[in-house]
Amino acid sequence: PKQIYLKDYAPPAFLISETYLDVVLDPAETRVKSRLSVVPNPALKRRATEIKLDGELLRLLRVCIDGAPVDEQRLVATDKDLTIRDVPAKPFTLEIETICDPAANKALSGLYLSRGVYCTQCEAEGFRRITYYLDRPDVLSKFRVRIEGVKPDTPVLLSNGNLVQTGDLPGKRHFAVWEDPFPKPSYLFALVAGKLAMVEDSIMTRSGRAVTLRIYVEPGKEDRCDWAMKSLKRAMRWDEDRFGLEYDLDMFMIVAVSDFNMGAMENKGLNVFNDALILARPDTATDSDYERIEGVIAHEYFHNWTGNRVTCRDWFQLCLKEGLTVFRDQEFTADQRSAVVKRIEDVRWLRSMQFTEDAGPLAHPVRPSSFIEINNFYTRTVYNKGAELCRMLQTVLGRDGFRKGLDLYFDRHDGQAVTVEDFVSALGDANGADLSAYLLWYNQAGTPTLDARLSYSEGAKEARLTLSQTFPDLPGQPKRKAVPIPVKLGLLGPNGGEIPLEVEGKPVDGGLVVLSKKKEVFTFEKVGSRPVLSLLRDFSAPVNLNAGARDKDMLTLIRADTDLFNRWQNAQAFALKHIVALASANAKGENARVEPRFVAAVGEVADDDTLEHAYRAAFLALPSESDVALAIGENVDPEAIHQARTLLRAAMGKSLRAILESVYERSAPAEPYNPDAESAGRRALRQSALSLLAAGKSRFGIARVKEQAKTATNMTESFGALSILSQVGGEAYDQALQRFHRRWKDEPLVINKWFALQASSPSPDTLARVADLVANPLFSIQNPNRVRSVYGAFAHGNQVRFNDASGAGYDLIANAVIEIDGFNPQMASRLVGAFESWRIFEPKRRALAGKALGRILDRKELSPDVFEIVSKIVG
Ligand code: DPP
Ligand code: ZN
Repeated sequence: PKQIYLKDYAPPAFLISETYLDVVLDPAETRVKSRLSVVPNPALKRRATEIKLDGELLRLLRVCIDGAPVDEQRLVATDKDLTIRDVPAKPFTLEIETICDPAANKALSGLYLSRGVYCTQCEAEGFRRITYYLDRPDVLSKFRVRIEGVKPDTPVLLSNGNLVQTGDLPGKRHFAVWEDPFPKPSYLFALVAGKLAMVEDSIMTRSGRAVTLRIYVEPGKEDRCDWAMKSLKRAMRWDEDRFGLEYDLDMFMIVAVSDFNMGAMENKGLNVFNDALILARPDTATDSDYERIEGVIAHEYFHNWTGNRVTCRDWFQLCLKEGLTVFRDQEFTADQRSAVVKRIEDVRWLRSMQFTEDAGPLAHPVRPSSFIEINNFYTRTVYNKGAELCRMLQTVLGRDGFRKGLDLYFDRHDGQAVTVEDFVSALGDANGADLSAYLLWYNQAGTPTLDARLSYSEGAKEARLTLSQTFPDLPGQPKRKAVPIPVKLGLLGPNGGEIPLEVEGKPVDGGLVVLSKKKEVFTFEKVGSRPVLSLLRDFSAPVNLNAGARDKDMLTLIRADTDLFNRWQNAQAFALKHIVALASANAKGENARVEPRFVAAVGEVADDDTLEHAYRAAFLALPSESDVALAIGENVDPEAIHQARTLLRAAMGKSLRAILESVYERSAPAEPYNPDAESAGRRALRQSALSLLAAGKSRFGIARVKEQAKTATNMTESFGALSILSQVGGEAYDQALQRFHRRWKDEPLVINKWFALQASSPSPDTLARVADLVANPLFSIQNPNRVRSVYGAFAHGNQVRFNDASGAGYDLIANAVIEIDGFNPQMASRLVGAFESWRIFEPKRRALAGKALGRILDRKELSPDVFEIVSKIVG
């Protein structure tokens, strides 16, 4: 397979001003006639004499230029493209007729069938499986699309933009014509056809235009669209208020499908969603489902400006739309819910998932410089570190400055395909600032470590803060330069009060200093006594913090920091250090002691009714087993980590029993079920309390869990109880599992949870259970949601059993990867990524994982997707 390099970017030789598609649907033989208005790119001096179009898995029937058939000698077709020789030197009309086979398409890229519904997924390079085209994001075209099908099978016919014509045809057939007035790259094309029910609403934009909103779902599921629709309306309003961005078509449509590789797709005016991210009813969806639906609906909607109106010049710039759009959806959720809790959730996820990626063999810059398969770069780094970079720029410019910058970005680039440099320049120019040093963040892989040392001079009443940065060694990454690191901080006085920050006689704005070199000293004046340093508030930069803080100071911060985020951050850091120590004692067969001061401090927070429930719930959640593994970094024994973490949880459950029981009793949400943040926070706190109580073997706790598993009327509490029972095990668990299965066996989205819970259990019988699960008639290896809920949950969410000492976990996943790669390379390559941390484990496991990986790499028929990931992982 071939590497593609950013430095080789060249503008297209031709543009396509208009695209007309005539699609005649048929399960095995869909006929696509295209008529393209091709224009030599006026920006280029040299005229090309041939045009090369992308195309895969197409049967070519006919090519005409300006109405005349092109004879065979002028055509060169490979399995990837079609070259047409001797094309006119002036604009011409190119007509191409091809056949594709949606029913055979199990890769779910291009046009395929999902439970009888035709749908498309074109990002990144799926359009070339529908027709020959210049399938690259810098070719923007106006689309007009005619869809024809058998009316009883496909009563609904949808594409982007506005519906301009419909009609019946002989033989129970009919057609619809859609026209999208906004030029777009092919990856934003969408077509959907099938038997779909629809829920409709409308919204008035702030300039007074009425927009029709439609959600299409499988008939019978109409009662599960309320939340998605409400979320959409809130997102539309929010984008107007916060960023002045208004919707631009008369209709916005969303379709939910059950077979989908990603979460959702932002096609212009016609988003296609994984149904797991649309459908919600209190009895079938949990609070987290509701929150995710709200966030992803917003994310895809926000793409209409950040991605669609202004798009990417090439796929190396993917973070330009994804990082920025994730940042926007994070800000939206922060406004809808609790800002600090949202920040905690995002930082927890970033540190655990993105930092792992950034520290391992798959590390790459937010803007990569090369790839084999772009689908492998829809990563935690591009998305979530990309979002952190936008956040950092907002921290430096301030909210208003950032908004001014975005305004200028849209003024300059609406309708264009641009680069990260264009984005950073617009932000800088609008604020008279030079932000070019921040480009380093986009171009260098790896998480920097920020070291901080504070010294205090009693005589001078000065606190000197020395900040310095280093990059970790990463194989294959060039030497990295120092990056600008915005550091939000505070100094706490002896009574926990905030000391005003002053440097060289001037107050420090917003408590923000920027480390712009490898090392710098900041001297804070008029500090009356030795302060406690509260560092990296709000996680103002995506770095590993090494503050070398004393336990005593960390406990002070956990109890008394005025910054809520940093109370949590210090509690996590403390817990992490503590579990690492417990695991190490455990591995050496030494007696490990739980730190009572830490447990007490956490108990105080849990008990504090002046704090939000969701915040207290977040506080009770310890770092995950993989977080601990990452912190240890080498010779990791996952069993020791699992035991250490279990020990700490049990100790917390025991010593905090009275507090947790009382918190449980007094946090009940109002009935009936309401998915709002306040009620969800109450349920989350009760769940955390019950879970710790069960870990501490509290009779009260276990009785409540059993009862809740039987009587809960919403999925949050019902599934919450089932997950706690899975830790307890025994007959009660097995019975509850069976009850759950009986009740929900006809609801695939609920059964996904049932699958995932069993696959992520640390219990030694999980390997056998997973073998049963994939043999269950409700499982289908061709459905991505099912694969994620069994294999994905096991490989990504069950550190101790995936890394089982027998090597059986590795073999299970290697076999699944090989099988799935035969029909869906994107899904296979996601799954094999679970091996990314294999080198940090102890030698026996390392050897077994290496063998499993070698077995994959030995296959002759590997997709480029899996080849790229595995060859990097093996290194
Ligand atoms: N649909 C995916 C997302 O929005 C890819 N663009 O992130
Ligand atoms: Zn996105």
